[in-house]
Amino acid sequence: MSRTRTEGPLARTAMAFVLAGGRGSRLMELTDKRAKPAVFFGGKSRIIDFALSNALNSGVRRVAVATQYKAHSLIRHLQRGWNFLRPERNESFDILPASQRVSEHNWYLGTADAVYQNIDIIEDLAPRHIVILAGDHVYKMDYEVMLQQHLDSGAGVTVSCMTVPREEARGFGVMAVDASGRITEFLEKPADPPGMPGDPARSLASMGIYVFETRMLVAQLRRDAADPASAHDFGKDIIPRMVADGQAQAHRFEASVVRSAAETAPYWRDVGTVDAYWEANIDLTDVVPPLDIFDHDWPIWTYAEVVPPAKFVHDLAGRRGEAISSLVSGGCIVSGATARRSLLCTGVRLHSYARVDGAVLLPQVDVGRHARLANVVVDRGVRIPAGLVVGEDPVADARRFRRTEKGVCLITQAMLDKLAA
Ligand code: ADQ
Ligand code: ADP
Repeated sequence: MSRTRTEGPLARTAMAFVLAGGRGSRLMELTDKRAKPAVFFGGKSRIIDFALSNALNSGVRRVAVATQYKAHSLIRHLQRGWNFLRPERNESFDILPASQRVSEHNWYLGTADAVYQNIDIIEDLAPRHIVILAGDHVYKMDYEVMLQQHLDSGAGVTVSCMTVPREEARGFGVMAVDASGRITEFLEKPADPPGMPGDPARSLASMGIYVFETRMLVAQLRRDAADPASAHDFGKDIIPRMVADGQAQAHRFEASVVRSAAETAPYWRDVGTVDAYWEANIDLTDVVPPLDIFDHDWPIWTYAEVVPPAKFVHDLAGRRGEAISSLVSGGCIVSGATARRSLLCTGVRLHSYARVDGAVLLPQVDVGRHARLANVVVDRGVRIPAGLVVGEDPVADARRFRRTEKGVCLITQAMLDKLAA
């Protein structure tokens, strides 16, 4: 990790404002009951733990989380795991549900409105800088480096960015920068994303992470709120407006990404689809994974249930219970069954003769005897009936479950109940 600090730590006087209200509908049934930031990731964590851990590890001690869609599971998680920041120590942790605080609108209209409706709270806490974050990305980043760059450049806003293949850039804000890093053009989700000069196959994409001085942010939000044509969104309105004013600077993720010796390339994922979600989880089972969650210098904090250690037992017939290239969380029991290249969240049970391969099993999944599952994501608490086979017959899979383009099956209890009926 490289750090250059020109002034004392800025994170300590900054506030992280985490946007966690979006639905994330491309995760299909996984976000039927919970918002995307609350979806389980990596065995013990939820997606939002990455942004929150980054803030904490960077030195930020004031955090606010704006919630909206299906927020109960998310709020419960935040209350259990994250409310240790204490006002007595000049710290704060605020959960901010959309609640008609400013206008009579029930909901936050867009991401900028989610911040605008809480301006009074921000002004009360009076942080020097605000780091706006999305609650639904998986990465490790030191926001202090970005704060320092923001101060040094004198920009009105600093936008974190990274390069992505041009064909994937349609889902992002795409920017052009000059030699000094000033953003000269910003297109929100362009149909035909421009490539980079000298590298036409790649585009420079916004990661949806913004740093403002509080006064500047408040001024921009008030200006935006007064604009009847605005969608009140950072990507659609605030950032393009500030780019037009020549006030926006780009921050390269490479400068602030936190990497352990094991990580060979900067890692950032929007695990927004079932395929991307499955892949990012299964990536962790690689011998040398692209994302190191074992890094003691940058711990990913979470709320964890108190459970006994994972247990591997022979069944009565002497069949071994084993896991190969897999992550197995606490409270799991693997009894006479085999897990390969799989990720078992807390409290999963694998019963005799069961085999799972390329499986992401959310907490308390129970896999019955003789079941065979390959390339699946199984929702929390699902009881896989004895003998169920998934991943061997694409046509049957697509009929019974949510099967993705890449052949991953998402399995929920409702789908199984329908089969049984
Ligand atoms: P999107 O990813 O499409 O684009 P958006 O849907 O605006 O972003 O959501 C950003 C974050 O805000 C998400 O974490 C979401 O959960 C949350 N959110 C959405 N609506 C909200 C609301 N009304 N209240 C509270 N929270 C809300 C953005 C930028 C792009 C950039 C990508 C990077 O607009 O320019 O490239 O992020 O992923
Ligand atoms: P997660 O898996 O995200 O921790 P749960 O699976 O426990 O959360 O529940 C997700 C959400 O579904 C809850 O936050 C709650 O709003 C809703 N929910 C779950 N079970 C019930 C129930 N029995 N009755 C009503 N709502 C429920």
